[in-house]
Amino acid sequence: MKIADARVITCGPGRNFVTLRLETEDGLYGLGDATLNGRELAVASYLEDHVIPLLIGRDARRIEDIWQLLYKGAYWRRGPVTMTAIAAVDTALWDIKGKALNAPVYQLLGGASRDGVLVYGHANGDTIDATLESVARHIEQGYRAVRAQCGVPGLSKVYGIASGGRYEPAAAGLPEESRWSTEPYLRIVPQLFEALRQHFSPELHLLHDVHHRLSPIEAARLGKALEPHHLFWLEDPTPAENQASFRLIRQHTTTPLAVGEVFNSIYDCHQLIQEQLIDYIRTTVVHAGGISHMRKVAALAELHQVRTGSHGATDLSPVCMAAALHFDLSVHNFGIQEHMPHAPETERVFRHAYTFADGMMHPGDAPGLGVEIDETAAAAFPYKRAYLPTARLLDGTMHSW
Ligand code: GCO
Ligand code: MG
Repeated sequence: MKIADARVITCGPGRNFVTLRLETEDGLYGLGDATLNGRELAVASYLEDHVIPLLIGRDARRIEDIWQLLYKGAYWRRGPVTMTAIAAVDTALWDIKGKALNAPVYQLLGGASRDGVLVYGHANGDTIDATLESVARHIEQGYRAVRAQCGVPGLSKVYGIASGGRYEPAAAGLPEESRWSTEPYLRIVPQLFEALRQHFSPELHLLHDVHHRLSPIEAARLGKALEPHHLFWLEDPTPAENQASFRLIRQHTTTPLAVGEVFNSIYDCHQLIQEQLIDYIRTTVVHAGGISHMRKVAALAELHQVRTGSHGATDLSPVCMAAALHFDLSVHNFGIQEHMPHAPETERVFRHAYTFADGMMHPGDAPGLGVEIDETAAAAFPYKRAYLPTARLLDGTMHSW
């Protein structure tokens, strides 16, 4: 079952996506998401110029061997561009294997460990009241777990707030610059969660994303302030390049912590996991080396009672979402999956077997991943360069967005 053809498809249906399509000599094909938000063409070039020439003629059934060839064989290891490219190949090969064996990918990963995949949606608003309304709408749609973000008094553009319409932070043109101030943020977030707990059932799972903007001691203060409101998790409380910095947060609070959407390998999170400094690991298929590498991360996490909670924002294409759902359904120590519905244009280009009902998702039982790309529809939405915003403190100092 030799790989006979490989192509990179870049398109912008609602937002930019990079997709790898591998085809075997028997005419089977598989898809892999290769989207790295704001740096898309670097991965497209890595695949086209460096990876695809290595794939042609190889046996598509040898997923692990091809993974190791692309990882060890490059000499240069890890990094988001490399690991996203490897992920795309790995995901496409799992898709092909499923189609070749006429089985959905989750069956190849050990079968279903649960009936469905618990997902959380994104509620947000400029004010606490607007956020309460947004949470109520999510509950009406069936969500049992909701992430809540609200505007911060005195700041005009804040991460996670849609300000009318769908939230999509990447924008065409040069990066938008926003301003950040920690104190008003630390004052409003506990007020938001107090209001949420007053208005909604204690059964509702509540989550919050700090988006890397606090120092460890500030994060500890926020975690402590949120303890009475029993969050499902507090996400990315501080940048995590320094894994040991989480010891400080952990010493001060029992609020569960989730980290990992910007990680790309097990080496970025092994200390966090082995020292039980976090409760949920948020690495995802597309940015952390594909399904094969994610299984290793989950296996390490299982030893230390850390559960998975994969990233699932709209910049992860439906191909990644499908792969994540097969992984989530099968892996024993699954916790929750992020779910941000894609734009209608995205849904026109990518057709998928996965479904949402009553706050749960299921990857479906189509062979492989269960996702198709309509290349004719994709051609109507060309790629346009876009960047994520940046953030500076009020005095102009560069900060984490
Ligand atoms: C999340 C993330 C996203 C990221 C985005 C960047 O928790 O969903 O933080 O909102 O900002 O995926 O590309
Ligand atoms: Mg996040």
